[in-house]
Amino acid sequence: MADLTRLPGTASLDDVIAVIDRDGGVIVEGFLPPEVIAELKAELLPKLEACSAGRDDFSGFQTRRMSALFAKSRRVADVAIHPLFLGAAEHFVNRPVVYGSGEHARSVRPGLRIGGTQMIQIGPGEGAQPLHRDQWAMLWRYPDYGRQVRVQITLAVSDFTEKNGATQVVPRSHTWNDERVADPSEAVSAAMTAGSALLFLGSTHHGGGTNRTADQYRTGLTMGLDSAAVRQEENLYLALSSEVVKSYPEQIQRLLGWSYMPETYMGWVEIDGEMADPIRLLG
Ligand SMILES: O=C(O)CCC(=O)C(=O)O
Ligand SMILES: [Fe+2]
Repeated sequence: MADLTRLPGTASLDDVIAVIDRDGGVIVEGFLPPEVIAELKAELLPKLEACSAGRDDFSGFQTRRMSALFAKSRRVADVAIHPLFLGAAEHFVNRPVVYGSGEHARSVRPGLRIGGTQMIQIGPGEGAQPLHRDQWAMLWRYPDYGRQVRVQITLAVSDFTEKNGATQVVPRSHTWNDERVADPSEAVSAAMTAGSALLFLGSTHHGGGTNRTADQYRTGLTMGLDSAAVRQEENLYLALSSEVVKSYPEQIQRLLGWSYMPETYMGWVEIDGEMADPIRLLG
């Protein structure tokens, strides 16, 4: 299986899109500068230490997961609005869709929402996570549904190596039908240095890798940018207080779910007896 393509952090959005379109994923080297990674580590790693490991082979028996990251480090916003990540999500997910029929047919872009945030630390001795498509969380089928529902990022917070559990990705699996099973022999390792990131589609088969080291912890930060027409995988309304959401710029507030689609009213909240945009509740 051909390796994943690597592009520098200075690559154009068009180049990133072209590779994702062809392979289902791409590695962007130097996605965030070392200072930002250092801050993320300083703020998040001590809290992650307090998290316990998972309970099954999907969440990982030697793997710690921590969510609600926007409440824990402001630098997480740097990931969400990075032009290559947000730009790729705009391209693949926020595409016009026609709804309604006959004279009521309209075209609308669904908008984007952060589907979830998680720090994932794969510890020594962890086995491989089953290969999967993240869009299965939304019971989404692609290519059947004809559109992508998610662009996902895994930012390497530590170095990712073939030995320490780098994410396994099946290149070009994003176009497969849902009946086709991904075999581990078809996967390649998203080996990358801290600060680099793997961008991939909700339809791309992938999974956490086996950690064959005795003492290395592989730490990644994941986030999905999803269609705003589906439910967020992480319940961010419950995970983040309105005070936390309020402390971010409006662009982030909307991405966190405090927004609606005026054309279809999707996501409204009642304010003064009207179906209104929830952003108004934040003042
Ligand atoms: O941490 C990883 O490398 C992948 C984890 C993953 O794909 C998941 O939990 O859905
Ligand atoms: Fe996944």
